[in-house]
Amino acid sequence: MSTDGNRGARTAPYVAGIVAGAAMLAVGEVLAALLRQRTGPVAAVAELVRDLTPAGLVKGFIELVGTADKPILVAVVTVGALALCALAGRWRFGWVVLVGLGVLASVAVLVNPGESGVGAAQAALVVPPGLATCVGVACLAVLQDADRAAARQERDGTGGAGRRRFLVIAGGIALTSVVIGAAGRFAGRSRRTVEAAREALVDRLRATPGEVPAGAQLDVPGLGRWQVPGQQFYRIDTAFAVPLVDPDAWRLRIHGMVEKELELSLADLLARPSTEAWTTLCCVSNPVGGDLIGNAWWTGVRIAPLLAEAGVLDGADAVLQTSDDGWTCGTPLGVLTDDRDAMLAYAMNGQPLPIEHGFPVRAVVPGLYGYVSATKWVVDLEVTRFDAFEAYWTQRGWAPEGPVKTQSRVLVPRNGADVRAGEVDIAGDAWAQHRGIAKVEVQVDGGPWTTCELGAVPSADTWVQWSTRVSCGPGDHTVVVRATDADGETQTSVRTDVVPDGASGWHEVRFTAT
Ligand SMILES: Nc1nc2c(c(=O)[nH]1)N[C@H]1C(S)=C(S)[C@@H](COP(=O)(O)O)O[C@H]1N2
Ligand SMILES: [Mo]
Repeated sequence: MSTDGNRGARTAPYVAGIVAGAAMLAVGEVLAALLRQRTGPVAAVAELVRDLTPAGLVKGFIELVGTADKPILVAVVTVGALALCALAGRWRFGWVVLVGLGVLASVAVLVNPGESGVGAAQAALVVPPGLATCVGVACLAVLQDADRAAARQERDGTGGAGRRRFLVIAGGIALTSVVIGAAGRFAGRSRRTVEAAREALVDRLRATPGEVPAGAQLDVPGLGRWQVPGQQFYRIDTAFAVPLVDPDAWRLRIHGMVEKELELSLADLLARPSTEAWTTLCCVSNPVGGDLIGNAWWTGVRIAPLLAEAGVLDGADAVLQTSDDGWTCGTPLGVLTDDRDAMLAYAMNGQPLPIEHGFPVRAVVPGLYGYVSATKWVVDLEVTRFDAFEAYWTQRGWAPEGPVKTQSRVLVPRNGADVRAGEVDIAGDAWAQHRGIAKVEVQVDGGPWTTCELGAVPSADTWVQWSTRVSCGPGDHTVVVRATDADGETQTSVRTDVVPDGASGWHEVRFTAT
């Protein structure tokens, strides 16, 4: 038996682990790139590591290495993962280590602030780490098996064929991983190209960042921000791979029941008078107390003058909007032609729209749920009639029209929280976009309704923060909230499901005072 063979036998388990780990990393990265996710699993873990590291340490590290901080972190995470995989190769149950890494990566992509979302978008996030783990575990099993067979032959002195077979398999997987990794870099480039085009637009948009109106933000810890940053804004869409739209090639067609069709480029849009407004967007699938809602400062071009220019024909009552990825929604013509700030937005909080939120242009219509109004990556507006089409969600059982229902939530205290007995802060928000909130009341432990203080808001199109203080003795308590809109309509206590036209009912929170 040659010493070579012995050395091969001793290092082979580590090689098996490293090669399986490399395959896992490569597959995760290429899938994330193909699904056009903002970051691959490795970068997501690197961001998680950074976020969990004490701020002072991060600052010191950045001062030390400057802009190389991200590549260094990514390299550290990669090497760390491969080192763990190398050790895993030695262990019979080494696949457990790979699964652990896969779970860590899944958690990292799910908590990634730029990748918020539910349903399809959220599920898509764990596809790369999930499939990558499967591939890694399979590769590890094959390699460990081949190594064991080779070791058996070496023990029996029956030649080196088994060892050669192990090396061929390991070499094959390693090579394939390199090719896949390179393909991942290539596939990721289209996202980076659009991201760069987006950056280049920052100065051309002349969008102001939006200054939170005095008194809108109430000073109650845990209440959350009245203006939600783009990275924290809820995300809902059906796009597994986020549409990547080149802003220079983008065109919007306005056609259908009009006197003359319009086709607009982004430059055309930017040359028009701009409008800026605070508008709260919310999702029809938001359950009572849910968080599929956000408020931002939008900059864009009002839709009403565009439709006037196109010349809407008699008999039209709807606009069928279509996005770059083919998603559709039907919006009542009236809300696009009245005096509200229904706009084609190109900036959110003063920045070009984040890719996930519709870059380069989306619709924002105060007063309607997103599924009937807020088309991201919008490319087509067809003036038509409701009886002539069925849009994406209408085909799936949701109501053709979706005006926002008056809603309110308790955000402080959180459900299940422990608070100090005595004077307890109760706070939250309420919304009835385009009607406005006139009153918010809370009821503690079934007692009388107390009217809350309301934050100041710039228009009827945003949510309103509210707060009050109630005295609570030791023990369990329940607080219920209800809002009344500016038309004098108090939100109904009748609980309904989100399908077909949005949840109704009062939000209730239980907490314990000690
Ligand atoms: N192209 C496209 N636009 C879309 C959707 C979609 O699936 N595709 N979803 C809509 C829904 S249901 C909502 S609630 C809002 C959410 O917008 P946001 O992701 O920016 O918060 O976008 C709307 N615009
Ligand atoms: Mo939605």
